[in-house]
Amino acid sequence: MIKKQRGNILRVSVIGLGYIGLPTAALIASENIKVLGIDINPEIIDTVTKGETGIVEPGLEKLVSSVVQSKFLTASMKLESSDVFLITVPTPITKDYLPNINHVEAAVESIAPHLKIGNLVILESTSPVGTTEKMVELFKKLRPDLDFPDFYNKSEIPDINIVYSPERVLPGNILQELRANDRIIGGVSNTCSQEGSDFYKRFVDGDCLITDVRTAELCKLTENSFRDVNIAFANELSIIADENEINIWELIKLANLHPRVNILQPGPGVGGHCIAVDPWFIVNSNPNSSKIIRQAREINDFKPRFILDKVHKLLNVIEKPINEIIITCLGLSFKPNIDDLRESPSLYIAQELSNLNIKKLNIVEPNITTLPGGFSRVAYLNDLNESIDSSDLIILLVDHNEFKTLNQSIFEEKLLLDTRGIWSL
Ligand code: SAJ
Repeated sequence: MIKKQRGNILRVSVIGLGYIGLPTAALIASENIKVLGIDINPEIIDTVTKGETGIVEPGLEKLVSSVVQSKFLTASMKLESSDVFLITVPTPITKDYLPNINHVEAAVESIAPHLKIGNLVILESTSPVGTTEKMVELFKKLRPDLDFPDFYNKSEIPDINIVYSPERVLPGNILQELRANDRIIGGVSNTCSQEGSDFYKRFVDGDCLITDVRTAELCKLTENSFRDVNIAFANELSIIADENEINIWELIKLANLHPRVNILQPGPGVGGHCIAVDPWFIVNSNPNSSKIIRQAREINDFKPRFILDKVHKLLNVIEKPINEIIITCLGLSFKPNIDDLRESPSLYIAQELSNLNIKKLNIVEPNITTLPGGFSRVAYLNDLNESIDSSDLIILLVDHNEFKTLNQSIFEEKLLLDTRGIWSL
């Protein structure tokens, strides 16, 4: 027996207005659905209320400005009652690589007083297997008056529908992928999945694929671990090639001509808040069975130190005292054409270089306007041409479009370390 009437969704609350929450909130609002964006950071609320974003993401500023103007998107630090609650908060790891789901628990605590029969609560944050069921347990404690779904009773029709549906969008292409990508819908019970699927179908053009909640959680971790393992293979190969004085970019290009080989690209390491983090959730929950996944993380984490070691060797061939040497780092973000510095191996490498007793460290990063903390006083955010002219050593860390299109003649006579292979073939 259905305990609630399914009606039109009138109001959606998105909790956490970061790199995923804000684009998602704006996209839903663009479907003329009233969206309330919630964040604990007052600066984010001010920015969004002005119709701005503070995030470099193609098309986002325009979309946010338009949905704020049409009043379909509003932002606040205070939650209100809603039909759907979408949780898009960070799920970081601790220094010991343990998952930290404090923000998810805090979101549950803030939603609980506002819950009404028929509500749908969706967790989108990448989470260890079992997190959504922990959410259910917390809701049960906070709202004993309501009936919540049970993983072991799939046919139950609860008062509150609870779903895990991981975000799978690529930074730099978020708005397009939010609509186009297939969506995994893991309901705690069958009606939860159906409600979740009906909700996403309002703005997703891809398929909404229904599964159980644990499979949905592990699927997200699997996707990012798969990519991490494949990048680790390329990074390990780059170290082997270096030891044999072989051009890794040519090697991969040739190997990839085999019809069943498709090796990814090595780089200075793996960054971002996803691929460098999520595999640890699997390692943490299944430590004895996740050998390749752990090893891949360790290889990718080692790569920045390998690059630093190469820099030290190059500094030794420059015929100048170390305190007269000028180095330029091209790029700081964790991948090309974005401003996101989270877990960026390039940022780590540049910060380490600023601790050397050199004359100057030029940083050329077209997507930011001020240097973040963690640099010594030898580091300056600088103009590209001036930096290259004055440098003894140039290190390409991020393959931004601005660098890819450079005329290589400007590097003549310069010592160059190309960690992304854009000028090395
Ligand atoms: N990288 C390499 N070599 C490569 C590809 C990537 O070194 O051949 C490095 C990048 O430079 C970067 C890191 O890996 O430092 C991650 O970049 P990415 O483009 O592979 O992935 P993200 O972190 O931007 O987004 C990933 C995506 N997951 C997969 O492709 C499986 C995205 O779909 C997810 O939604 C996102 O993680 C997330 O939020 O989880």
